[in-house]
Amino acid sequence: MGAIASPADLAAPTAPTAPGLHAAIETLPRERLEPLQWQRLQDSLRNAWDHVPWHRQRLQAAGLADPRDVDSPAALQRLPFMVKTDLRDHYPFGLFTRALPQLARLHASSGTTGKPTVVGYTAQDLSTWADLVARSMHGAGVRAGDLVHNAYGYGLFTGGLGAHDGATRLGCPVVPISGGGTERQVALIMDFRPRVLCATPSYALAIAEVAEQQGVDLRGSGLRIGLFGAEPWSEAMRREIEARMGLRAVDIYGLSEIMGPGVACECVARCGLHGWEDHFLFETIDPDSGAPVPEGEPGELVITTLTKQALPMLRYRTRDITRLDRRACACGRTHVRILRVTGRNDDMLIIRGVNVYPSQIEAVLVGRPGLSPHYQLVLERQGALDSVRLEVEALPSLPAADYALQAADTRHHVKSMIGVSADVRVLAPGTVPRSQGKAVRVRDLRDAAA
Ligand code: DLL
Repeated sequence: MGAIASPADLAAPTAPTAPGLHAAIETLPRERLEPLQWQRLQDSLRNAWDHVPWHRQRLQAAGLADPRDVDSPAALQRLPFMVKTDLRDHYPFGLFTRALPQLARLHASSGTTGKPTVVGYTAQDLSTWADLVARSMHGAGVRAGDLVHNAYGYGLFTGGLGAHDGATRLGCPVVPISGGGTERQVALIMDFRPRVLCATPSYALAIAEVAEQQGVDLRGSGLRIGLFGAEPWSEAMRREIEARMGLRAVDIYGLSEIMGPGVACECVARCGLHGWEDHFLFETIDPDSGAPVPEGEPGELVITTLTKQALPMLRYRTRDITRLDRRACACGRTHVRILRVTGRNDDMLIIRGVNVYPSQIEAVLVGRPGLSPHYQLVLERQGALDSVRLEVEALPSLPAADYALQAADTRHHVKSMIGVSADVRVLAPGTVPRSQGKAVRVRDLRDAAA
């Protein structure tokens, strides 16, 4: 285990050897999984209907006479969507099915604008969540006894405690370091030799960078698996992190409104994230019309919780853009594969008529010679037109005299690969702010200029 993994080792998927914690449910044939989903959906609808008048009124307004009538995709599609503002409008506890003393924990979004969204869990909800994170970790190759260095933020954010409880459920000791104090993170990774790193991908890179500045080669650490999520990231970023840390980088997805991390996770085959269909129903819709999109086509991910007690969410519009694939996976799991979330509807930039996600820009940038993976997109208004400036840091090895040339070259690549003209600026190392959690990729100065 101590040997440095070569990139070839990292690329080769290892067969899942030990059965998962929940192997039987993970490989349940679809003809048995789907009836289970409809039965659980009816229970979930009943829970919402009986305890939250707002749900009952909306379901009745949609023509539903009884939750048992929802037993097919067509019936499901007649139900109304939920959106983030529904939670805000009922701030803080208005959509909970249980009184506060019956809950075990609350989490909340940081809420940069307006009120935070507050989510609640019963003890049973926390246990389900721990199971699903444990299942996700096991599918990604983590095994009981592996030391987990958990650099997701602890607190109201679901990342820290969610990963923590899942690792504990799997039987893994956890270093609950949370985000920040990056030099100490490096020291503890080298001293404690964790096998697993949990962090946002941008923070993983920040750790790698600080290690390199200290002359520490993380490829010689014990790290072998990284569970990265909470923000969009590209394949290029995955390769970059793997090369710098000597681990296999696995994508884990989730959102607090639905649960937290572990709603879906890649397995060792890494061809999509398995969405745990015994606990959630996944749909993809056209974000404009709300109509379902054919399987395999990009659309907005809509999730319905099937077993959540305290806060059932019915057809929740995540704003995340992805594609679904229900074909069986090489690993044997039957649960739907959610392809890498490339961005959110509300992160999409329209630059001179071209739709662009920051992750597309990232895919062009990362790995370009002379450039670091640290970048920001700055939106400004020039007259009536929006303009975008791409600020990307140079690697220390790039002479300052070459910045302008590199900027022109990058501009050309962005134009030819994505079709937008960006004003590219190559900046000195250390200028772009580092994240300790979710990276800020876009600075929107358009209103400031108005
Ligand atoms: O970010 C939960 C989480 C924690 C997931 C740790 C994975 C790891 P929220 O703060 O509510 O919850 O943010 C949810 O983050 O709707 C996506 O837009 C984005 N997101 C989460 N995971 C991924 C991912 C947590 N793997 C929002 N890829 C979601 C792309 C992701 N985007």
